[in-house]
Amino acid sequence: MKLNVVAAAIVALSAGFASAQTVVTIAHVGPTSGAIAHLGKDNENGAKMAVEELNAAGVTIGGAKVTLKLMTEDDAADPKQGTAVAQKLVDAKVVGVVGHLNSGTTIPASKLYSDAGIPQVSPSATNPKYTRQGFKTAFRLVADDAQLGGTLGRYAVKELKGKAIAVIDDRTAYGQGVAEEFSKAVVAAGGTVVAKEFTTDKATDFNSILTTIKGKKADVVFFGGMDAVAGPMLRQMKSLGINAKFMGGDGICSTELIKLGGDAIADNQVYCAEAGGVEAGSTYEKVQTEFKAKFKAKFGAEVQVYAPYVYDGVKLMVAAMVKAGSSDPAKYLPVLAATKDYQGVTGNITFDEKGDIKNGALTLQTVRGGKLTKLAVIR
Ligand code: ABU
Repeated sequence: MKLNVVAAAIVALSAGFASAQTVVTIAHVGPTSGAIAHLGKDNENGAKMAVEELNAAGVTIGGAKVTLKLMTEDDAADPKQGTAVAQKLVDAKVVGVVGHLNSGTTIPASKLYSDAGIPQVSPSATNPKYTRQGFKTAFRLVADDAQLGGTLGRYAVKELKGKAIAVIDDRTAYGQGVAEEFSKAVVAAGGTVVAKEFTTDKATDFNSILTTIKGKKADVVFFGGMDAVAGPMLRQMKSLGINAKFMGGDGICSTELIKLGGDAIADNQVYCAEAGGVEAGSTYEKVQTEFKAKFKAKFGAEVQVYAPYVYDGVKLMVAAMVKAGSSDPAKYLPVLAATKDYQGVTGNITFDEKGDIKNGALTLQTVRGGKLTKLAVIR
């Protein structure tokens, strides 16, 4: 049994004789407590679903039947807790990590995984830095903030015809990064940023910054941050009589935003982009629809945003172990890095030399009739 493989012998009595089965432990990390626990639990459920399906189908690695075990940890979307939990997973010698959810936790944790040689697949961290540190263990299944912010910035100017654009961010690695990319794209497209304000990922009162923005007569407000902050912000915009369009990246593109924003969200007021997507009418669209129905039947909840990406992350990682004939990270890491045309529920997955998804997509969406409505898939 390899040192860096978490393995235990399960003695199974069957037909009068005992057989040993290896347990291979992979981990999921996300914020399952705090303001975005709904997103963390959504992700964790994606991982649980993948592991259950794999175990039900049976997994053989290097000629031995294995049982997959999922170790789940909560990083509370907090960078310090993120590294503490990452160290716990390194000490536990897990063979791979799917997570973290936030860029602010994913980036510092990635150094620990890299030092320990443990492959990490993030299903949702979009700050470009994650895969630009030269770590061979870091992989990302979604488009990054340069693509997200750039596309949304151009859309604000060219399609929404924004004349006075205000930008707010939550000072996190994600929020600040996507807001900067958005602002750059607005200016490059000939638009004007009339205000740059900031808040935090825990704030609930936005009256002061929204009053400033109202004074600048903003017709588009972009928020770099998550749905838990965007929902109350939209309500306060309504009570201040701000009728601007509201935009954000994948962090606000969730079913929870609609619940949190409630009747403060008018049809065609909110625009956001999931950092992935599949073309309408494609086979992948059918596969994704089936996945979402299966997920809802199993967990009694709609997919928020990222659960399908976590599901793919787990299955992709295990597929690499099967192909390598080993769950030893040193042996399956090169196979994972060479992933080409893996057919997941989120689409076709091929990694580039940095560990980023090649030809990543964005799904531009708006809210109509209380539902996220797809407008376009952009590559
Ligand atoms: N991509 C949005 C949420 C996760 C992050 O912090 O990047």
